[in-house]
Amino acid sequence: MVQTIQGSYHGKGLRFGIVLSRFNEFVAGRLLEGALDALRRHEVEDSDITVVRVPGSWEIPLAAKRLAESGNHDAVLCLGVLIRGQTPHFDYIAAEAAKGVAHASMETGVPLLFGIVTAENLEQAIDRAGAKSGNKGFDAALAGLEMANLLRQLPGAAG
Ligand code: RBF
Repeated sequence: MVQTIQGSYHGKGLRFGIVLSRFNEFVAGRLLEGALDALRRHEVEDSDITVVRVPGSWEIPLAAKRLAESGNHDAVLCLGVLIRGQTPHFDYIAAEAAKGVAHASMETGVPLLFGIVTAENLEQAIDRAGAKSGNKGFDAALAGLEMANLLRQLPGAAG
């Protein structure tokens, strides 16, 4: 008999941190709305959600690491919008944000979810923030719910 372990989407009693980049706020705000919608629909209380705003995606990993280290969050959602058309810095910022979030998650043992949209242009970014291609904030929140519940079932879980 194969034993399968997987996380549910139950949100009651779970505590979430959200780190939101202010850059491209028009689109990033839609990611936040999507994430809050997903958390609330799964019975996460507003009082169990902390939103931290940072200037840009570059700053997301450090703030997310601090939240994770606090021990006050079952998962931390990292939300931001990077648009290639706007900046030759795109590749540097995207690579460091991705590495930083992954590294902080492994270091702290807290699920840090990658909800940073990397788009070729504004239209594609909007598509990924609630238009054509769903809402990546909503998706990150669902992954956060699943990972928070999964980690409670895996060996060596912190709490
Ligand atoms: N931050 C983002 O989250 N998305 C961007 O598309 C973005 N473009 C940038 C373009 C340039 C030329 C620079 C210098 C910064 C950009 N940033 C962007 C901000 C970056 O993440 C960070 O906040 C600043 O570089 C300050 O450390």
